[in-house]
Amino acid sequence: MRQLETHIKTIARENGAALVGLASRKLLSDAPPSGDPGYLLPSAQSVISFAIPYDQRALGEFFSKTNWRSYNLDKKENTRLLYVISDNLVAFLKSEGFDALTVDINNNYRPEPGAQDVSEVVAMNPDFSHRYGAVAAGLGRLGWSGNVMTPQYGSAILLGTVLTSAKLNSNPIIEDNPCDGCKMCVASCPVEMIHKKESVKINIAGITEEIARKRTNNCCWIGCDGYHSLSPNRKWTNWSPYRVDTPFPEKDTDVDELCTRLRKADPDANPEELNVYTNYRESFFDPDYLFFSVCAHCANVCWPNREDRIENRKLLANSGIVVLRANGNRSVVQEQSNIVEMDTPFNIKVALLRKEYEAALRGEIEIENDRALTLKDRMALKRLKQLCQQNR
Ligand code: B12
Ligand code: SF4
Ligand code: SF4
Repeated sequence: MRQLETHIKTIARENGAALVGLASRKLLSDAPPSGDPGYLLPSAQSVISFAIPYDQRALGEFFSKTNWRSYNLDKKENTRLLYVISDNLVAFLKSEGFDALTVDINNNYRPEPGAQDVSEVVAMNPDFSHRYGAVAAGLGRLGWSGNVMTPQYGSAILLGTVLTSAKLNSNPIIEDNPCDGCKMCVASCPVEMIHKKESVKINIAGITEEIARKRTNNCCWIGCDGYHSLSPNRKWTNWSPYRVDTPFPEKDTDVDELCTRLRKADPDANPEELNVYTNYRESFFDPDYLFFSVCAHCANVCWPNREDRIENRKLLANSGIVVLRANGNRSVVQEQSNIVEMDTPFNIKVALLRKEYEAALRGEIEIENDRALTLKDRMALKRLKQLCQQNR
């Protein structure tokens, strides 16, 4: 291998990448528009793709709802590392006289006609797709869920990309797609985003990937951002205590409208504050920013061995239902009958422990709204506190 390629891979690995691969711009010429590196860097000739896997123990605790924090800290740390890898690669390539650019790790959407800001997005076409880059660079293949699945770590990875004007030799594409069609990704989604049978085809780097047909992106946004957490059988949730009325509207355009309404009312997505929508990079480097992802199940249950995927899905199905507690915490109950749904000021319902809600109606409970983790939690508990004070 040429010295430049070796050097690039060494920098990526030394800074924390578990997988790294290279692809020429030409290889991506058959991909959908978000596979075009020239959109961000007109002089681009190559793509450097790298991945960091999640800690499987943290994921197990997240699925079984014994601990939400370790996975979120892991994601925060891994995301920062991806930026560090990218920045070091860019600095090295520039020092060698090439153009180079970091593709932001997430939430980097191309402008959309009809969407004034992030609260109105529908298509969410990225300025460059890390997934397409990763397939072309031989890191993995698209699994049924649409996530990149690697032979070594499954889909439970985060991806980063650097674009450069350097002409680099491509790595071979992975010939056998590691996805075996177990559909545990489908069964792990609380909002039924991923179709069990119907598929769409995508060309990348001379191969045709067949992935699930999905509902509108905003269906996932409602689930993944925690506006709706309850599974269709009402027996388990992701790590959010919030819900909307189900079933969701049949028409995708109605789901889009619903999601826009929810985003605009969400105090944690305030366009005036630092958050993952206003500045992804900065929020991950800010030690005080609470990053609290509640889902990503479809990617993270997907480990290389089928038995592990089935086990992960079982952990989820038996993990119970998340409620917001009067002491500001989120905790888990098993029975829907122990839960009361209360309206919130931001257009969604919150699940509370029935006995705490009834104690509030009698004015007999201390409500520690200021100790809650997110603004939504604080505002929801403030409403419960007002109810409690009226009844004292
Ligand atoms: C937009 C986006 C979302 C949107 C839309 C998802 C999507 N399918 O595109 C939403 C909010 C729903 C989302 C959800 C999730 N995401 Co996301 N997301 C992205 C983002 C910014 C781009 C995704 C992308 O490449 N889409 C294009 C393709 C791959 O999507 P597709 O639906 O399969 O493509 C179809 C159409 O969109 C169309 N098309 C594609 N490109 C274009 C461009 C144009 C101009 C047009 C007209 C059409 C078109 O062609 C395809 C065939 O129909 C990337 C970051 C990045 N810059 O790459 C992260 C990223 C893909 N997300 C990621 C993850 C992990 C998730 C979640 C698990 C949530 C989470 N908390 O992490 C879920 C998974 C949902 C799922 N099953 O897909 C990871 C994926 C890791 C992996 N192993 O693959 C990424 C790479 C972030 C990262 N840095 O690691 N995500
Ligand atoms: S969970 Fe199963 S079906 Fe889904 S992407 Fe992974 S291997 Fe494929
Ligand atoms: S991230 Fe969660 S809500 Fe979104 S598609 Fe995956 S499992 Fe469903």
